[in-house]
Amino acid sequence: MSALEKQSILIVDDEANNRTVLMEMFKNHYKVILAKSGEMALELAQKHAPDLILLDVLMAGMSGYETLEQLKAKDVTREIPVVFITALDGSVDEEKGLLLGAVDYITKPFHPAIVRARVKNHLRWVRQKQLLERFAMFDPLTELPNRRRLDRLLAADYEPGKKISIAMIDIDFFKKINDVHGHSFGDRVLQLVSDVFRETIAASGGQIARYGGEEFVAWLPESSREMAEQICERIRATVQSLEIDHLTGVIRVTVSIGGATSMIDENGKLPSNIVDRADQAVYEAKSRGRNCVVWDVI
Ligand code: GH3
Ligand code: MG
Ligand code: MG
Repeated sequence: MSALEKQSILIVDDEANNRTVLMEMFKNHYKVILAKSGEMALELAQKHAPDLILLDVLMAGMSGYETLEQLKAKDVTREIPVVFITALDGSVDEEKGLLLGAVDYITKPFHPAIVRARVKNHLRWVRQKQLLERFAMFDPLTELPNRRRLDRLLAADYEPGKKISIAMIDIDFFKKINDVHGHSFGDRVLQLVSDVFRETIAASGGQIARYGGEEFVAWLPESSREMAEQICERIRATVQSLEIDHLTGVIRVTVSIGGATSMIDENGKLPSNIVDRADQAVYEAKSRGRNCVVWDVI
């Protein structure tokens, strides 16, 4: 999400009139998605991940309350704030809606200006939360996903039986680079090699995260061991060929890479030791003289 992108609202109401009224109120400022039932809302919420949902309570088929419960039951939709807009104006109904996790409860007939103001406030919070999440998941120096983001990727669910490869990349003699050329030069090296990683991995459909100091973890879904090794070899060779300018002349750096390939298990999980295996392999790469790729030595 870029900071300037239009935010999106999913409007759920089984009456066409109500949908039109609400759409007219918001279409100039937000991207509006319409659903005429709870079932349709669940589908569209999963597909589009809207920033806010305006949800009717009394609907043919699934009620708004049930729809909210279903939204809360799924990882991808759980965090989307839901505002009820309903003709049910009893305090018991309102309490029920709020206890189910709605962020707001607006009764019909409503004042358009007030609904607009409330929606604007909710969406401001959404934007701030998304920005914070972004900061929390990315490393500021290299702008790569960080360890926290990687841990999420490692814990996520995948299609059982598919192959996955993990590679650990470690810059060689990086402490010496810092000691000899200075810490800020070291930072620049981290940025330049990160650019190489990002470009090479993105072209292969994978991801790369900064794991810690000068260690990175590449994530190569659906790649055989041979393919993953080839990608890593390309990374190794490209880093070696970088000519990094420094006051004292051109500096070159190298990386050692260790990888492991596994099958996603029947529960859709990665083997828990896959990162350790990649770590062992990089250790072996170091002991073989560095600037090389070693695959799964266990
Ligand atoms: P090896 O070839 O065995 O990997 O040796 P190495 O010197 O690369 O490894 P070591 O783990 O001894 O040193 C890593 C260094 O990375 C030490 C630390 O100061 C430096 N480092 C970690 N994070 C940063 C950073 O953000 N910026 C800079 N400039 N240096 C960093
Ligand atoms: Mg190192
Ligand atoms: Mg290291």
